[in-house]
Amino acid sequence: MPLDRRRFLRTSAAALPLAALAPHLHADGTTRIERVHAPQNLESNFADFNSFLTPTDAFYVRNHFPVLKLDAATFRLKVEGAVEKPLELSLDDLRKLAVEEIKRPLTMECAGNGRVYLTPPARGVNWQQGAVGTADWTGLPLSKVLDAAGVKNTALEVILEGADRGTIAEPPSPGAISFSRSLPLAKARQSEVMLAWEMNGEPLRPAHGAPLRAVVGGWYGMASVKWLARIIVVSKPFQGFFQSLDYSYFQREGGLPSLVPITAMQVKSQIAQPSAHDVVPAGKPLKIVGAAWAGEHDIAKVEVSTDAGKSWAEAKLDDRAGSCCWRWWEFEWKSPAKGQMKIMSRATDNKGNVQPMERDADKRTYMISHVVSIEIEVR
Ligand SMILES: Nc1nc2c(c(=O)[nH]1)N[C@H]1C(S)=C(S)[C@@H](COP(=O)(O)O)O[C@H]1N2
Ligand SMILES: [Mo]
Repeated sequence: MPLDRRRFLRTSAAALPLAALAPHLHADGTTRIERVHAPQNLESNFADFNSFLTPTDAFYVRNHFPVLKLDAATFRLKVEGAVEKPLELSLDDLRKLAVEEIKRPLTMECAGNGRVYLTPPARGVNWQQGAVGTADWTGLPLSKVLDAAGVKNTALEVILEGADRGTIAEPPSPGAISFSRSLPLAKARQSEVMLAWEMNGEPLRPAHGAPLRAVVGGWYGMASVKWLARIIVVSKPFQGFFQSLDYSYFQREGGLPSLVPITAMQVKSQIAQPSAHDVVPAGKPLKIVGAAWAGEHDIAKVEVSTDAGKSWAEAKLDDRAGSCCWRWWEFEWKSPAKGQMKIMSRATDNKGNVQPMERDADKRTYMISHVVSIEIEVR
C-alpha cells in the first residue's frame, strides 16, 4: 500500500479529538502532525506507515529545546572524564576512527508514545501512535570512541551530552540545562549503540541532531542524544534531570517503589491499517497491518483479536527483520460482520514477554505498551 494522504485526511478528524491539527504535508505525500510548535515536535501519521524503513520526511521529531543548526566543519566531540586520553574529535576524525563506517537500521520509539491513551489524561506531549520509526543509520559504534580514549577501570557509566540547552518549567530544572543521558558501560559497548552522521543515506538533518547524534538501539528514544557534543565517562551513577525527574519510572523491591531511569523499549505492537473510525465493507476479507517491537529482544509472535479480546489468532510476520528493529506483520480477517468492531493486536517476544492488556501505573506517563483497541465500523 503506498503512503496515502487521503487516508490521513479521512481518518484524522475523528481519530484526534484532543489534538490541535496542523498536518505538515510533504512533497512525497507523507504527513506529520505538529504536537508542539516551539520547540518543534512532530508526530508521524502511523496510519500512513507500512514499510520497514521510515522515510526521513515522515519520521517523528522530539525536541525539548530549540533545534540547533551546528556547523559540521567546526564541530568537535569532546571525550573526557575517567579516560586515559581525553579527545576532541572532528567529523573527519570520527570517520577515520571508524575505518569502515557501519550502516544499520534501528527502531526508535519515544517513551511517551501512546500517551493519549492514558486515563486520566497525562501531562506531557500527547502522542498517539506516531512517535516511533525505523531509520537506516550510518556512523560508528560508540565502543570505538571509548576504546580510542581508553576507559579507566573505575568507570561505571558514559554520559552523552547534547549541545542544546534550555529551562524546563515542569518539574522545574535548575536553570538552563543541556539534554543529557547516561548509559551503563556494558550497554555503551554493545554494537547497537552508534554515533551517527547519516540517516537513511543522507546527512543528518538539524531536527534529528546534525551533525552527530547517538542512536541507542533497543532503548527508548530519550537515550539517543542529538547534537552530541560531549561524552563524559564517570565512576558513579549519573542522576541528571532527564533520568531522574524526567524519563524515570517506579520499580518495586519488596513492594517498595523506587525511581529508576527508563531504558529498554517494552514489547509492543500497533495497528497501522485500518485506523480508528475507518469504515470497511462487511463480508469482504480485510487486511490488518501493523508493526511490533521488543527493544533488545526479537518479536516471536503477534496475535490479533477482532472480537474485543475474546479470541486471538496469529498474524503473519514479515520477512524483513533486524536486531533492535520492529517487525511488520499482517492478518487477514476473513469475513467481518456488520457493527462497531474493536480490533486489537498483542505481541510476544523471544524471551516470553507478552504485551500487557492493562496499564501499569508504576510506569508513570512513559513506556506506554499496553494493548489498545481500535474501533472501526463494518458496514
Ligand atoms: N539533544 C537532544 N537529544 C534528544 C532529545 C532532545 O530534546 N535533545 N530528545 C530525545 C527524545 S525524548 C527522543 S524520543 C529522540 C527523538 O529523536 P528524533 O527527533 O530524531 O525522532 O531524541 C532524543 N534525543
Ligand atoms: Mo522521547
